[in-house]
Amino acid sequence: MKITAIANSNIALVKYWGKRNEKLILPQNSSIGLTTDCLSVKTTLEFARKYKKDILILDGKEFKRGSEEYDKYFKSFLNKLRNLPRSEILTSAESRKGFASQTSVKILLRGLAKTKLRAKAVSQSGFPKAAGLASSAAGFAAMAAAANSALNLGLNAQGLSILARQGSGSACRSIFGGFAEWQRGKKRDGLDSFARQIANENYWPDFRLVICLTSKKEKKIKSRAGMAQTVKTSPFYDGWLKTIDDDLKKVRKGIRERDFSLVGKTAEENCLKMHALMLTTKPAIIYWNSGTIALIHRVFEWRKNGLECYFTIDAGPQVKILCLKKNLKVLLKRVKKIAGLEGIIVAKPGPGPKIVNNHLF
Ligand code: 2P0
Repeated sequence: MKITAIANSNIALVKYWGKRNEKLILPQNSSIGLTTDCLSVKTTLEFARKYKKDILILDGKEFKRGSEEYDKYFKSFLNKLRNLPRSEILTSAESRKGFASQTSVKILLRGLAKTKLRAKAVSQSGFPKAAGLASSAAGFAAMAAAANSALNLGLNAQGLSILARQGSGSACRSIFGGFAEWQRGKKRDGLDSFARQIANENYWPDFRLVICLTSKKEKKIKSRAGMAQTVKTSPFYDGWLKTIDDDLKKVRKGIRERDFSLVGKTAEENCLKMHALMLTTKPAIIYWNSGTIALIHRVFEWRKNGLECYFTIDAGPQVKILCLKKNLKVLLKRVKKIAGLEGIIVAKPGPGPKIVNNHLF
């Protein structure tokens, strides 16, 4: 069956930067993301006999064997779905009932689908890829949601989050609208490493992210390779892990109490700590450009002069400024005056993935 899903990127307020298990994509620490109402990816997925190989088309370009996108992301995700040992195949009675979440979650780890069929996936995003806008989060949230329907997997949100995580870690947070925490989990098999919603997209409608694009170029170091190098070489990594629980506690509390100052201040500090890890990785990872640094200074200055705003920056040069709706107009006026920006996107809390009817092929 051909299924199309739309999912939105999420921007982390407490960051994920480092894995403890690269194959299962299990993180070193828990993280919290805000799913946006824009930065969407739409994906149409079809499993069918007519496909002799898996086909991946992203934003009009076909990615083939030998490319990282195809081998390390797409194919690896499909294989996790498909490599189900015969003994694990569900009986039709079970699948008719729509299997219990625990069963589906267990089966997920060994590969899920009752099919050997090849797939075609066509995906379209309305924003620059691999530029620190969490395109893989939206992409794999959409892919997981489409696969769930296309293969009739019957996964609930938790199962879907575990599935999306195995495509790209941050994707597990995009399965939920609003604010979601990806719990690190403790189990070696990853069954307890999934996201949970803290507050849905309607809980704090005044929350805004002003995303300032300082460069639309694809980054040179992908997050996956960068974070692995950081875990191996940054002397600050233990310090990062020691302070994470406190950041998580503050951001959780800030969201629940709609305390913008607490969320903003903690998110900004957490972002700077993550970039300190990147800077101290060997060889150093520096995602910032001169526009990024200029914006950091402007945010400090605006805040000092009474306009409450904070920044966060991911694995790329874009600066995402956090503010409340009441300050948006003034902030935008100032941001628009900055020379050299390649784009400005205003985001607010948005929903989780949706299945839609208009297919891309
Ligand atoms: C985050 N980032 O928490 C952090 C902040 C980038 C900086 O999650 O290897 O694309 O596919 O699990 O999810 C980017 O990492 O990496 C990311 P994989 P992913 O949003």
